[in-house]
Amino acid sequence: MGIRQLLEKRKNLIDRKLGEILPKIDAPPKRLHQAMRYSVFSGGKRIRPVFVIESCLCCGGKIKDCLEAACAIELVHTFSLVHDDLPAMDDDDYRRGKLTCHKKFDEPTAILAGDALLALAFETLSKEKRLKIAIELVKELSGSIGSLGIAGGQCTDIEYGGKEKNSKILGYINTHKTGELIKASVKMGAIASGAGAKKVKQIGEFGMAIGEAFQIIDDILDNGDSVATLGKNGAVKKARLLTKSANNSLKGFKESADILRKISDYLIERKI
Ligand code: GRG
Repeated sequence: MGIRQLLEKRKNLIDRKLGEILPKIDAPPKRLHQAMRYSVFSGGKRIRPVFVIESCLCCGGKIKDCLEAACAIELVHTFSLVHDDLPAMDDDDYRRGKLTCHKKFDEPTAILAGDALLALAFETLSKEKRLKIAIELVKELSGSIGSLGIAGGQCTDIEYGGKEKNSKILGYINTHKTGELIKASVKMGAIASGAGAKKVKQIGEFGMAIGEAFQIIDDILDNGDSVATLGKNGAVKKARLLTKSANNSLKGFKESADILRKISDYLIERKI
């Protein structure tokens, strides 16, 4: 199976599970549940949950071991996008070619939809019956989204909005705003497989490097901050170096990490 077909197959599985996890669209309060479903099913690529699944398989686990963790990551990702689009943040009217949540509904509903998606992510993780693994998953996810993770990256991004950023600040923003959740995705896949600390750490190094590359590629497509700081060629070069370094972190996994390597190569080639 080619990598595109694999991504499509995984996306279908994740979408089915997300459909089961989210409250029904006609459950009261309807408007809130409509907004949550609207935001989750508006065309996301599901890269992060795919990373959870492939990392779990790479470490010898099964899809059933990590499907809930994979969905929890996507719920957090959707929450972050709904809040990122709000007038107080990026103030965007469209995402993925569709009206943003606050434009389709209204601002209070979008704030609450984001809040409820975040809560649902942790409720979903709490379904894990292996208690030690459940605690590790919660630790990983909460650590990646707090003030030392995504929230910190977003705060710094806002602080420097419109100002020139040197490569150190840019690196901080890219690793925190985006790298942290991708790192958490692969680490959570490994944790759900029952892998030991060494493997979880190694795969986390892959996740952070590929996560930073992912943000740079996003900026190349959108003419964003990485291009402003590094120039187009510099940004392409940096994304390629990070992808190489990410794949190097997988050396110890030998051929069991082939799919992860193929996904990272696909992401860079597809987007640049
Ligand atoms: C504490 C989690 C948390 C959020 C609050 C609003 C906020 C702080 C953070 C926003 C961070 C942000 C918008 C990062 C951008 C990450 C990024 C590259 C998004 C695009 O990812 P894709 O291409 O999106 O995977 P799709 O559309 O495929 O889902």
